[in-house]
Amino acid sequence: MQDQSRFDTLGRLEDLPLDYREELARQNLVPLWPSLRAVLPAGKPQPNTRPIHWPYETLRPLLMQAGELTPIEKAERRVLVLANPGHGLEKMQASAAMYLGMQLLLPGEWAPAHRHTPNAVRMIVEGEGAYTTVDGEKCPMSRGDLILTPTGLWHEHGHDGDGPVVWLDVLDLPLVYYMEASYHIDGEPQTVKPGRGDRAYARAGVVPTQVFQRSNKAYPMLRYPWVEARAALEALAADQPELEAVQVSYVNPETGTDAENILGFYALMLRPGQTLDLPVRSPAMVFHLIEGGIDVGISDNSFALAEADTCCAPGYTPVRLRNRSTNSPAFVFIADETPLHRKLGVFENRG
Ligand code: 1HN
Repeated sequence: MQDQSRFDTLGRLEDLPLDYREELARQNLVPLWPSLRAVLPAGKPQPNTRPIHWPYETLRPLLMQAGELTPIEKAERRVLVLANPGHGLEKMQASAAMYLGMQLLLPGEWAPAHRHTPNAVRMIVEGEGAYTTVDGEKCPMSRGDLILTPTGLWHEHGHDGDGPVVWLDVLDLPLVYYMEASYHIDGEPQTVKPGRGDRAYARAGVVPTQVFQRSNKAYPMLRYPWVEARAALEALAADQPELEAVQVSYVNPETGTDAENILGFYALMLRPGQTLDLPVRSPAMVFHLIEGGIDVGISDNSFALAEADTCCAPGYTPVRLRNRSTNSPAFVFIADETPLHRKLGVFENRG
């Protein structure tokens, strides 16, 4: 009780004489005590990140309209940003560290080469025939594929197919921008080099070796085909009927560590009719439904996700996933801030 009363007795800014406050400001000084509880809330953080659902059905027509309104030359990247109103739409954040955008590339279009400090991944949502060239490696895009464009690597997108191609971009831009470390460099079209990481590393357990010399590339695998991730989930589910969370992590196949430095990426299968309560952890999470239909409960909110829908959950919040179908599995792509929290030493799992 004594502790509790301590929390209510801190002085307010208004308690200070005006001339004193003005003199503090003139000297670029700020009293801590009126803001102490705001920067260090009791017990758990008070996130700006709100639970938000972006249905693809209503987003898609607006993205296609952007295709008519804005030629690729005027956009460079034709993207509608999935912005969390809790942060203010203009901040273009889904959470503290995650940026999400739906990008459209039309047949024959080309999004020119550049490289930048924020890390990106793309989760392919719709269409065939587009590709992204990352560090000289031409990566074809198909539904559910995950393609990395890690910090500093050249990347450009092209499209030789017939229909629109859409993908979900996930970047750590809000964090890198906050760090005042965000910038880009424009480049020339890349020359495609022979060899593909997704083929070289397609058979887990064996990795390319140059006369006993393992690859020293920081990012040996750039494309993670959905057919492989899906097959791994199906096999896990079939082999281990007792396994509660049928989940795989996207990792660097040389080191086994997270595929990128700041954000983590995972694929989850929900068995027919399965409900899965996720542990309450410090990092915020993003869910994108690849296949099926699920309900996502985030504290008091419940979102009915259809295929290609995306939603986000703040950290320190209970999340419940439920497969609405009792006949078919559901497949979810998850992005979160776990690598960042672990590296900074602020990761928590409250069970
Ligand atoms: C970017 O480079 C891409 O290369 C997409 O496709 C979205 C959002 C912010 C900053 C850079 C891309 C981006 C981006």
